[in-house]
Amino acid sequence: MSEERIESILVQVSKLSSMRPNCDVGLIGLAVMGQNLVLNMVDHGFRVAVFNRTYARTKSFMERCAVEPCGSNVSAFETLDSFIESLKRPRKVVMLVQAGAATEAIIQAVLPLLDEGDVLIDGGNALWSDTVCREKELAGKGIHFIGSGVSGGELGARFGPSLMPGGSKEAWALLEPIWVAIAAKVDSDTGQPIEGAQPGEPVTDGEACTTYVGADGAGHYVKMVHNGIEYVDMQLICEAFQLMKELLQMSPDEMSVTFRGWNEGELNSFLIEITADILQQRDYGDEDHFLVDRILDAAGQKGTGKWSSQSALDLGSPASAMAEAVFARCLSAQKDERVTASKLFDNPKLPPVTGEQKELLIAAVRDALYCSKICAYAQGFALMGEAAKEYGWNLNFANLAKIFRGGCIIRARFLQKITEAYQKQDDLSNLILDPYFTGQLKERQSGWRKVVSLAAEAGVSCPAFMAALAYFDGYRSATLPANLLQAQRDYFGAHTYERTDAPRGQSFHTDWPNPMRPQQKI
Ligand code: NBP
Repeated sequence: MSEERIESILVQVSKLSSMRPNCDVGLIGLAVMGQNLVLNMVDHGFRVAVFNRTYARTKSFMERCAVEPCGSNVSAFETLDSFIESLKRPRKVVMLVQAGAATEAIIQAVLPLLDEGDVLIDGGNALWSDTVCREKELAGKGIHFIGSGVSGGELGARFGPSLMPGGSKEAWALLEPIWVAIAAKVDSDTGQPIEGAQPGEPVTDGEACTTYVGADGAGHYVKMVHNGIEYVDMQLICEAFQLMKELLQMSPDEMSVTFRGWNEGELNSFLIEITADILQQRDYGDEDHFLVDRILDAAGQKGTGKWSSQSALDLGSPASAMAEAVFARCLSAQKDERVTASKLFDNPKLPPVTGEQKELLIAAVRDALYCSKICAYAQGFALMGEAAKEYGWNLNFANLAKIFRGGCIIRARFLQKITEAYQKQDDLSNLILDPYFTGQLKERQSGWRKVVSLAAEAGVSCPAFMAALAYFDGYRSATLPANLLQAQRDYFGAHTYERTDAPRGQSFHTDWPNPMRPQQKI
């Protein structure tokens, strides 16, 4: 379609639409996520108005719409005023722009154009505490504000993401029909994602991967922790890859077959599936080399893993595997220093592992991955539990696990087990205490320990496997050396300690340099 023709359609659509509000929902921000979410909404029968700061992007999106089924149900606007005027009341405006300054700029520009009862939805990765402030500020002006996590990347946005909305229940009631329609769907009996959506032919049956999460910033908080868990999930898979490469000298092809096999069992997940695909990919135009071997080992990050770990520190909720996953990315980025240091130290030499031993070690790596994953999720869900207490959110963990089963990056068969654990006991304090997970950890821990000790002996870095194991051992220990720690604190800082033979809460102090003096009860 020629540029002039698109221009004239845009002008006509704009004029027609400005006469009478006829759009069900508006979307601001036509980058990867915005474009795909619009087409998803259109597939589900919604008429969508779109606006983007840079009009050239709007025009190129309309070119895409021209070849998409139902693309004519999109109305594009060059000005915010006409965009807002095109929306049926109460208006629903979804923002999918960069978090931070861009989101704030859009809110300030849109706010004067909205009326009481309208709903503004931030689908970006905003910091949850910003969302708390925005919800409060906008509620004071009679405008509903929803901070909604949107997970699933480009394909998720197009064919069904996992959606985590937070805000008032009144606002959710207005957004719910759209969010339920466009969310990913899972089979209600098995919890397995229902795949196979095509442009113009959305999946409509099954359980929608969205639920009301909680008040103000709860949706964005849960999305942040989802991303923190995603960081660990990815890091654990990378550590399994590194161990098989270093300890077993397996080729990417061989590992691809192994991951594909794991994907048939309890480790079945989107991330394992794409890892199997990635590992078999040859470099374009050079079939003798694997692409993964030519990708620089320096990882990037956008901040949600860091925010989750910061929140874990703020709340005193141990999320060590998550923090290690963030630090592993930081360390990977120090490529030049690592290369320098690598020349100073030799790797310890271990005898090669072959034959039956190799098969046993691959199975042990699988068990280490599964056990570490259980601990990572235990840490993530415990963190959300602490946040719920601290910020007054009534989080339903069975429902959260349910909406992670499809659409999002961490979707996995394993989430059905988490759903069942919280359905059995909604106040479960830690997943490790659920009988299924206790059983799995008992059965598989020996392989996990073997892999971690072998990695230490061979000098292969696997920080998330190790952090998860240290957490597990700490969590299942009735006695930890914190008695000595409290004594040290009391020695140099008179910080006091509790005694094992006195009621909890009663504090004591010893004059350590003069141990013959009696202890003081504080
Ligand atoms: P980006 O995060 O790359 O944001 C690009 C959009 O932000 C464009 O529409 C751009 O407009 C707009 N924008 C910027 Br940048 N500064 C602006 C400003 N000052 N005023 C108005 N608009 C501004 O897009 P994305 O990758 O589609 O992600 C959108 C949101 O969804 C983000 O918050 C992201 O964190 C989140 N998210 C992304 C993914 C993913 O896989 N990409 C997954 C889940 C969530 P322009 O065209 O005029 O520059």
